Amino acid sequence: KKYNIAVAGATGMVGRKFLEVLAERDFPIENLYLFASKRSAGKKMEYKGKSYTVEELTDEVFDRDIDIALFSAGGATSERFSPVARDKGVIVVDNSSAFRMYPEIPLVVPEVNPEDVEKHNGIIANPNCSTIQSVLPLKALAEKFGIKRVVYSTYQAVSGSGVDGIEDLKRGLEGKEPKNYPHPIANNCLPHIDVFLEDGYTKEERKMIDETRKILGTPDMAITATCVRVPVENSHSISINIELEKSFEMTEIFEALTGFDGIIVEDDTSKNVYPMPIHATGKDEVFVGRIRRDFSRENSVNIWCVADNIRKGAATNTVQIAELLIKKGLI
Ligand code: 2RA
Repeated sequence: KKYNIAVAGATGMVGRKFLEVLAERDFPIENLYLFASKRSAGKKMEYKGKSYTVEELTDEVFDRDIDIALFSAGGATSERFSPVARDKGVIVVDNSSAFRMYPEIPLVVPEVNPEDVEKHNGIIANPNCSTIQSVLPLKALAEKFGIKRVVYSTYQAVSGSGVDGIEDLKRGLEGKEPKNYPHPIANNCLPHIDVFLEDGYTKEERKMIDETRKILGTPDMAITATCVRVPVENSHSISINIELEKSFEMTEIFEALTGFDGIIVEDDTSKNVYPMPIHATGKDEVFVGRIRRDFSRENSVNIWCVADNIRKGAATNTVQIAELLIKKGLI
């Protein structure tokens, strides 16, 4: 069977990656429709050697026979159009943060909580990139040892801010002032991703905390986060300190991580082998290394995980959710 697929936000960084990943994975597409803002309508894009004209996203486009709509067009556009699409029988997989914390809307990483996709009511949310890459190793350890507490420290690439972030890194390297970040990002770190909240955390840190609890089904898990923008073009790196419920041998930790679908363990300090953004970019796996006991706290470990934030962190995970819908006969 083949499906009619719509891509909303087709001309953006993630939108373009959707097309790349759909083609790579040979997703069964009957008809493909590309939508974007009025400003982008009329642009031509290629998919599998065929040219497509981007159309303006309107309510009416969902009157067509569309099975699945992949959204990566920002929160406001998702809030405005996802319910319209859903009400017309389209299943929406939304990469924005608009619906992630609605109790009735599944927030899904296929390797971690695939069963949650079954309770969808027409909208499924794709988690934040930094959350997606973190919950694979966390799930691998939670299954066997239970998790008591998580401390996230992130080193996030500028591509997380889209073309604006890449532009500011480039401008910084040329000695020019930033246009989008509040301070220069070149040769600098900004402990400021998204906006600051009343409690001193940023929205990015709040997302990681809330989304991790929802995906792992552990609403009371002790968890905190510090999210930092670093002068790296692509792929996020995250240091995760994890306090487990049970005691363990380090060999068990390695086995749990190595055996988890979607994780590649890269860890051999004798050969300076550890995950790095320059190696993760272009791939869909989550790379885990620097796996070591935290001697300062009982039953605790430190790990380092790196993943391509535009692929596994956004486009690939979204496409994998669409594949899961087909596999489970939900479409
Ligand atoms: C960032 N995770 O890195 C956020 C949104 N993509 O900016």
